[in-house]
Amino acid sequence: MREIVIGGAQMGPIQRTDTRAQVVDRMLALLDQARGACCDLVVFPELALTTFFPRWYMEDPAEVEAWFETEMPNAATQPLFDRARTYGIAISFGYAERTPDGHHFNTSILTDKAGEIVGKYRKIHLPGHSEYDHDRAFQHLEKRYFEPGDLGFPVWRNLDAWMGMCICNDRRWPEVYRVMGLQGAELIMLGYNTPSVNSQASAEGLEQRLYHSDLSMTAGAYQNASWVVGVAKAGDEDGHPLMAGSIIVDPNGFVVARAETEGDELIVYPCDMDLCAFGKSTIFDFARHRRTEHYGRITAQTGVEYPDT
Ligand code: CDT
Repeated sequence: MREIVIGGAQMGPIQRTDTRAQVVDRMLALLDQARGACCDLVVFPELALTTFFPRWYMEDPAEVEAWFETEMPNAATQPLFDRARTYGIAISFGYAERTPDGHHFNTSILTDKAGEIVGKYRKIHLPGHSEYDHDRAFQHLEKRYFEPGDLGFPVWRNLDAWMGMCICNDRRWPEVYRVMGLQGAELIMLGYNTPSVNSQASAEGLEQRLYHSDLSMTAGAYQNASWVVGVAKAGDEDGHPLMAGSIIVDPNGFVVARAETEGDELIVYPCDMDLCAFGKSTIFDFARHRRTEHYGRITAQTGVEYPDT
């Protein structure tokens, strides 16, 4: 048995005027709870340090840059790294990253129990649009503020397990889980900021949006015999509701822990990494059963191409 007690640290809303220091205080309170629950690893959401700023259309570069972190850890987040190290808890959280040479990414990092960063992922599937869209009820400007990630989908050995990360919209793409599954991933962590309302189809409803989130993560877990932990930033951010629904999914695709609120809330489950072995060595033994000679389209083609008639 290789048990990792995992905490999914769902966060309630962060308003546009909230400071990094205020947010980190909330993250520290969740970390304190996680210590009480004997967690080994705590997963925080996408863009955990600020409001979901890509909903705001901005033209002033200085205004945009203010949402980005130029180093990690930095003064605002050092207390988080320090406390995680003191507690011996590994952490993962998302933030907006500006590199020294001026590139912008939607990033998440993973630490070991000593508070050292052992993994970095930069979001690859950027949803939304890059210019103001008058046809939407509200904006989703990730394509404006971020570049697609350039690090692929790596997997790291941490806490005696193979771990990978993705971010929010990535969770809806089966290729994401498979690329990590092909590297032996036993745990896939992700954070998300998902509006409760579809800006282009307001009738869709929260129930359907939560279902699609669950469906994506449970399928990814089952089809790769991997644990999946999905953690929301939720609640009303300056009049814009984000859905909750944070879950921990076992390698059979079952939800074993689920958030009940739209606020700061820790969900916890003792995840045995050895539970991945059965699926990985039987129905999803990739080496025995995959037929890559028929998968060429997956990488050769992006959009739909109908056969010639
Ligand atoms: N943050 C993020 O990726 N959110 C998307 C919503 C996109 S709607 C244009 C998601 O897939 O949850």
